[in-house]
Amino acid sequence: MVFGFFRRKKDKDKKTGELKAGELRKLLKEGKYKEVADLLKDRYRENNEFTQIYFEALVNLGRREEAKRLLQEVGKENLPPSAVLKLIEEPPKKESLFEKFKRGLKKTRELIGLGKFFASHRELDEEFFEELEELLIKLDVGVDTAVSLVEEIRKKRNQFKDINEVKEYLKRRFKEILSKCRGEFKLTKKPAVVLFVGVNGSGKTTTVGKLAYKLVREGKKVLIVAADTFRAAATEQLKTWAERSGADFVGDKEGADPGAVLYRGLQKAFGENYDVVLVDTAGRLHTKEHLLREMQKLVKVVKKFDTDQPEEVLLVLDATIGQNSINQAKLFASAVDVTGIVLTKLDGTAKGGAIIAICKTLGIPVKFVGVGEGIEDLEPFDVEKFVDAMFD
Ligand SMILES: Nc1nc2c(ncn2[C@@H]2O[C@H](COP(=O)(O)OP(=O)(O)O)[C@@H](O)[C@H]2O)c(=O)[nH]1
Ligand SMILES: [Mg+2]
Repeated sequence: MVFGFFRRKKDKDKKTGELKAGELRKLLKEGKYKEVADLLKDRYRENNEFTQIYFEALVNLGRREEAKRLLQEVGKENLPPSAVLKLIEEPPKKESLFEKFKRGLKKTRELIGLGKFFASHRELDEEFFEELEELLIKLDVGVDTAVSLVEEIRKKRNQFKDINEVKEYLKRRFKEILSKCRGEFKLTKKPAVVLFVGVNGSGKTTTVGKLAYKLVREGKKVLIVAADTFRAAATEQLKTWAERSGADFVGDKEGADPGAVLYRGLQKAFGENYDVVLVDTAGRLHTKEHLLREMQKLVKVVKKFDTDQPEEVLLVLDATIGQNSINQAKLFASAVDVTGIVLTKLDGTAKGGAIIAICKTLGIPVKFVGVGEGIEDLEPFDVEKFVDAMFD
């Protein structure tokens, strides 16, 4: 009997344990693809629904090869058409790094517009020099730098054939200044421990998520540790990023000792063959001194596992506050060895030039820039492309 068959099958599904298709679908909806894939890893063949859900999770995680094998095995008529389409369509055309910087610098370019400025001037007259100086100050490159750059150009005015040569000269000078802050994010240790520090709201948690996504896509085994236990929401937010990026996660409840959470995370990372550990930290504690002491404690915990680590201590700075971030940087650098800067929210500011001031004053390599809230909106800092995009 047909009915009998279905009923028996249903009973059997119930017996397969606590896994319910409805709940798995809910997780899918919440974007928790990694969790779903892990849950179904050994069980996706148990029934058609599990197979479909597993397939959807794989596609969304970008695990294309596994998804393709499954597609071949069960046939596309047995899988959700939208996910099949998503898999077989070519991945969307990637934005080039230059395009991405251009988008990130949209506000800087539109509101201040070095490109526009040079296009709208013809004469190297006094008005030109004054306006250029004003523009550079608005761009937040720093008053001293603005004044001295304009002075340089003024002195050389007879050497320039036209405005375009001035533009090229300024571009070259920007690149020279920024070359001091060229720095590659290169992980040599395994696991490599990366600590993220910076004040609240600078973009630490978001950056951890974006970087995890990048590294997972490079095939790395990534662990995220929530050492910001100051607010419960912080751990939850980070956990969601771990899910989205496909990284594993270690965290604890609000108020837990951050050092203890980190210790637990590092035990897992060093014991289970991870490539990278990304550690999110608190941006605000009861006092400034308390915060800095806490950062030093975290570094000590890392050294218990490897005296040569952390491999990177990345200071996350919010570009929208422009040069004001310099004092924050000095504060953190006074307590821990900052190895690199991540400049976030470049897309939300007209002060894109602050990177010049930050670099000139601090001389710390800029490793990444954040150009949006999306998971792919983090890019390695490329001096050439960055300056070109600024003047475009
Ligand atoms: N537009 C934009 N927003 C960002 C960027 N990075 C972070 N944010 C936003 O900044 C806010 C604070 O980020 P969060 O990661 O929670 O900062 P944290 O307190 O340092 O962990 C969030 O609303 C993020 O979405 C970026 O590159 N561009
Ligand atoms: Mg945070």
